[in-house]
Amino acid sequence: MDRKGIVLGSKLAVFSMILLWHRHGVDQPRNPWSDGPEFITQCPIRPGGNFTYQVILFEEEGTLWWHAHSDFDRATVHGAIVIHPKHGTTFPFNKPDKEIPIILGEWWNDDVEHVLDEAKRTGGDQGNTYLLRVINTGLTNDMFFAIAGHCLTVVSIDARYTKPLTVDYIMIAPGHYIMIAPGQTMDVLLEANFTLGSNSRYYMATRAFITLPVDTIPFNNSTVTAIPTARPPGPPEFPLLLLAIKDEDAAMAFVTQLRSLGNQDHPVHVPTQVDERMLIDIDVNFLPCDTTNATNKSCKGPQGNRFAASLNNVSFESPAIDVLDAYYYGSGRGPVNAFVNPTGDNGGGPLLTKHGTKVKVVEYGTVVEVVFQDLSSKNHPMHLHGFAFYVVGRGSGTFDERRDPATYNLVNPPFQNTVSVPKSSWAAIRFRADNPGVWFMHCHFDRHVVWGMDTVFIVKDGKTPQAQMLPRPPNMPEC
Ligand SMILES: [Cu+2]
Repeated sequence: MDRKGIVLGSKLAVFSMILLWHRHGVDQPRNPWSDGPEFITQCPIRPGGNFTYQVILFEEEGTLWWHAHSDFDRATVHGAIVIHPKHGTTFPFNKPDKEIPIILGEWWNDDVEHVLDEAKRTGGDQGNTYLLRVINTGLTNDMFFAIAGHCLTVVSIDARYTKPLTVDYIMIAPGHYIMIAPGQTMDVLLEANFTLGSNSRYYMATRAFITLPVDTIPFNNSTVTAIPTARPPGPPEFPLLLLAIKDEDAAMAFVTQLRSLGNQDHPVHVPTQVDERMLIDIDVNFLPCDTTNATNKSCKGPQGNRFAASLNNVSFESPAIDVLDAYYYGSGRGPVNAFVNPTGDNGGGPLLTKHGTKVKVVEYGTVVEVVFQDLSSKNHPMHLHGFAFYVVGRGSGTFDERRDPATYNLVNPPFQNTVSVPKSSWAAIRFRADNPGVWFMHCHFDRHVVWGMDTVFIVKDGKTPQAQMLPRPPNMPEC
């Protein structure tokens, strides 16, 4: 096993902020201590404090990113992690002439209004192939991305290689676009070999994909552009197609085309026997406003309620101490005696929900299948810490446990750490719970995180030392 350690100092904690770091998509074998989410695996780093995270890369190659995992801090506190092939190996595609990170972010005016406002300018030459490492750091939206006059070939998602998926420029839909969920990364090959019109300047453009009625949340749906080639002057060409902001069919068409690379160097190991099946309803709903609580007086939801979000009709409530410490100390490494409440109680999407700190405890090595069922009017990028998972199935409408498993792809499904669940659809994921620890699972829209669209997997220690959590570092921040 070839492991590489990176140490990120949390020097930014000297700012008057509470910051946490989380290396998105890094599996962190046996090491929940450096995973990052506040009150899940650690207490927040206080202003002036510091904590050194040990990032353990496992088999990732490609692009990941790190970001703060405290409130909305990750809107601006984030960056790319580029993982090249190991020494002596190479990309499973022709070596690109240049690699260019493209970080799609959001510009916020206040809590709910935002303007998409970032795409990086780069320069390029005709005939070269570029590897664009595209990251969606946004808090609230999936995005479409396209480059005028050019095909895009997706070769990796969440630092796992995919079968090259070329989106043909003469296609209208699906074509000329990729869709990235917040939290997701994609590596995309761009061959600068297409001449359109009389000049060689092309816009790359991105636009949000949002399925809510646009007037529900005031928001500027501008298309953001940058010019990737900087050769002769003249008006650049705009992409022939940039998808409509609510184009659900295009979103579904794109995500269903993704496949794992599945070659000798990068094999696919989809677990075929499932030990534990979970159906998790995803919903956006309300909690009653607690008028006795002074901090809660400004409940601005309908009928004096406040917005909430839930998994299986439970809106996650952050505990006062972090779940990992509660598990580590409260359990004596044996059965958990704090926060023991497996998720369950499928609610069917009532208007009002309940809140609680519910976690799911599984034995080491359990094969878990989760079917996410969207009951809300929005798509949700569901993200699991500690694991990558195979996205084995998808479908519109309501999941049918008798019929739909027959449609699963168990041969070469994509291997991801964030799965976009489009509005009114379901997505099935599988993973083997062979990483002992405490692992957050949540929607990657940050508004939904703070509204409670979260839960926690606790994977118990296995029998051998290699199947047990690493010891608790001595300098963990205190709550
Ligand atoms: Cu969500």
